[in-house]
Amino acid sequence: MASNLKNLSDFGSAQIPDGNGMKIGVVVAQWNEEITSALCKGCIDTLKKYNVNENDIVKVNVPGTFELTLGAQHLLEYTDVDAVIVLGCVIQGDTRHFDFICNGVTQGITQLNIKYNLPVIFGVLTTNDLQQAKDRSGGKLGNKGDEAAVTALQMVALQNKLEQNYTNSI
Ligand code: DLZ
Repeated sequence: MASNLKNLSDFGSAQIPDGNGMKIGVVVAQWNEEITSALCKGCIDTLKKYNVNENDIVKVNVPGTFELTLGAQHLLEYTDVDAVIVLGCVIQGDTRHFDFICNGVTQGITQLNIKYNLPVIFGVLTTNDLQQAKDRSGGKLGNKGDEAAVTALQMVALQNKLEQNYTNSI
């Protein structure tokens, strides 16, 4: 579904897992900082709303969206987080830079999910203009940071459940 048909902060009747005890990394790109700081606020407020302890949120900044992959890898490698959320905003410009950054980060994050067998959640806005980004970072279409936070909780809960069931069955 196109994100202009869905409010990114509306989770309908979905059961959102309790985040108590979960440890979550958040990597924030500093390009388009006005947007990414709003994504970050939404994300962290939502994690706390679902009982993730403030001390269990590890936040780091990286220069731009292209660096999100390595920032996430550092958290996976050097900390004991259960999931990482990457937050960035790439806005289409006059050159093909947009395509290279978007392709690089989507492929990088996909590979990290597989390499570490842990959720790395893609909270990156890829928009045609600044207004579309504002609409999706706390504006009329909600906040992608909220959505990324809830996705992290759901994926950690899924992993915990499957690991537990498997452990109990052997
Ligand atoms: C260079 C660049 C450009 C043109 N646009 C964006 C953008 O819209 N959003 C973003 O997060 N980063 C941008 N960057 C920076 C790159 O992500 C990266 O930081 C640099 O190319 C250095 O590797």
